[in-house]
Amino acid sequence: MDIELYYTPHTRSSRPRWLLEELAVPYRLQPVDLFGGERNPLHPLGSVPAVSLDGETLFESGAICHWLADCFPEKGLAPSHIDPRRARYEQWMFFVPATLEHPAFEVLLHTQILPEKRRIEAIVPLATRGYQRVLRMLSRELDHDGYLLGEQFTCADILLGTTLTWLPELLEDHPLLLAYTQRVTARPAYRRAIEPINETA
Ligand SMILES: N[C@@H](CCC(=O)N[C@@H](CS)C(=O)NCC(=O)O)C(=O)O
Repeated sequence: MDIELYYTPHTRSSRPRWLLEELAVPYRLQPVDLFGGERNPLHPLGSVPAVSLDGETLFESGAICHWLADCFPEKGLAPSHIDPRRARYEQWMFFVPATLEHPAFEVLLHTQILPEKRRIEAIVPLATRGYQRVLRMLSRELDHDGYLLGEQFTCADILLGTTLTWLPELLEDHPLLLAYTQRVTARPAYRRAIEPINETA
């Protein structure tokens, strides 16, 4: 499969890049200078990431990861549809973008991303409380040395691991999540995925 990832560092593009490194399949990176004002020509909203897969465009970081993990079943990053763990895998693949990400991104938007004059201070404590509530639940789920599905690292850990890196200061009260984040981001594929583009090209 010919895979081209339209990519900006320090964005949700890290999710498919990390997955592609875990899959160890050939791919090309197409840099998009989002922070310099460039738009992603492959994405109808100009956002990143998007991929071209044999010439077909796919966007939404979760969908890209979900699809690619299934395209390479032999790599073991997604349980097969007849595996009893598949339902829980789907749960976590949707949970991250649908439930975890929203409050975390609200905090980021109103503390770091938006220009200061557009930030709304009152949103931050509310979103922080919402995020902490989800983190407490995740801490109970990850009360072990493994991954979301137990011993097997899967694509769901890529979605979760990347999201947990967004607000490291909010993990301080969650040692199990801190340990989990350190465990998954110590993986060689993650380390490769955060290298500057020209070093992997
Ligand atoms: N739900 C989308 C969100 C895409 C998104 O908003 N990406 C950000 C970077 S993390 C972006 O491109 N923001 C600039 C913009 O949309 O104009 C996904 O997960 O792919």
